[in-house]
Amino acid sequence: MTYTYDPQNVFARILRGEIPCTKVMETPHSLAFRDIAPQAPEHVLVIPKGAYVTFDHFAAQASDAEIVDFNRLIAQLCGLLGVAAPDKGYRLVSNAGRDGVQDVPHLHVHILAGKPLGRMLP
Ligand code: DGP
Repeated sequence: MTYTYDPQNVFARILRGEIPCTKVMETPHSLAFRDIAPQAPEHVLVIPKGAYVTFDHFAAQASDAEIVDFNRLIAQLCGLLGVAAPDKGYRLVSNAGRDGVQDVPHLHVHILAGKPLGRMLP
């Protein structure tokens, strides 16, 4: 599989400091910031700093250090935001490609929490 990364996408520009963001947490390989159009009381986006388009691109080509860093950051954020399961809870979403309706072509995981989110699948 060949992946083509657009270095002008908005999250690449945030990583380069060309566009501001409300940073929540940063690690050597990843960045977390608030979504500009929150869909829940807590809506944080977590992105790798590397140039990966989708989750499958990341899983295929990122180093183990990047993958561990990214996943640990997501888990740490659930604690930091005070929404860890089972007491409260959260939803992780990563839209990919056309059918996944991915608007920004840089891998991101949405952390949604802070209210009952409703059932997504029947
Ligand atoms: P997706 O459809 O999964 O690619 O969603 C992209 C998300 O990115 C969407 O929830 C809105 C958010 N977003 C788009 N542009 C910006 C921006 O400039 N700053 C921030 N913080 N979020 C953005």
